Amino acid sequence: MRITDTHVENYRQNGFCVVPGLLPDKLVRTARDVVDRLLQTPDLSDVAEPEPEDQGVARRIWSPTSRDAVFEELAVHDDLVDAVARLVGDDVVLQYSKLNVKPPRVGSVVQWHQDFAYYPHSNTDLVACLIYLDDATRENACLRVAAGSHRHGLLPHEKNGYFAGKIASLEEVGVDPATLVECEGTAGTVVFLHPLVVHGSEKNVSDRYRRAFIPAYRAADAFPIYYGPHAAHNEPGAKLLRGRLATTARSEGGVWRLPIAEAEFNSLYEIQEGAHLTRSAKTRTGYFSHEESEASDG
Ligand SMILES: O=C(O)CCC(=O)C(=O)O
Repeated sequence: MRITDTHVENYRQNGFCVVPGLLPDKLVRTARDVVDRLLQTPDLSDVAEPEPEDQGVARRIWSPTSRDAVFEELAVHDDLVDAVARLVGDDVVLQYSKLNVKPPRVGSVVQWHQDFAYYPHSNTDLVACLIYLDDATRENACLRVAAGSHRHGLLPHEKNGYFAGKIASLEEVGVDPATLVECEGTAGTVVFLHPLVVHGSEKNVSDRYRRAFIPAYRAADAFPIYYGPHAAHNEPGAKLLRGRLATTARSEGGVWRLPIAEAEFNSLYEIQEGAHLTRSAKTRTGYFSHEESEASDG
């Protein structure tokens, strides 16, 4: 199936749309096989972040497009990029990618968040494409989205004044839990996510994987306005897929909170769990203003 006007309208109204069967089965099957092969490495930490409950099992593969050609093939697939262009405009940049593994029984929770909170840009013409590599149902923790929440603007993701990577509770920020939609889909289904739509997923307590490859795109004139350590790695690999590079940055204006965390963190999971605060050696990045005041406080 290709993206239709109805999907585009859903995206504008609800902040997301679900397109089944967008990508060829064969490519999706190959991607699954490649994930299996990548995770057979003797040292998992070379390629992936482990699940805290079971260090022998991965929860996220870093930058899959740089690890195997099949992910690049998926990320630049014409039908996918056509769809992205309908959502963000004709000048399309592939910005970065990740792969969430959600292994059986231990697959970590992803708490409620908006992607834009992690990497604010000059405008909101960004889209993350969550491509299911396995059939995803409630049982194996499909993605959950709060329909229409992208119209609430950027919501607070702080705890004790620092970026915590998650929204404390839907009710607290005025998002009605009745708007939640379970995005079930067969392997090859793509969920297109507006950067301000609130989303998350439960722990996978089933005995089936729920793997998702997530390439993220931006309009060529949507530039990052925050280059903290966890966001800076997104941009250097960015490449134009369609149209022209921008010579201007388009701004939606307004004031956006920056994701200034209390300590450096390596992933959404880590900051949402607060694990970045309990590491024995905290990384001093030299970037955050609070690090300077700590240093001068002695
Ligand atoms: O894999 C999921 O269920 C959610 C992914 C997500 O929201 C993220 O990694 O930012």
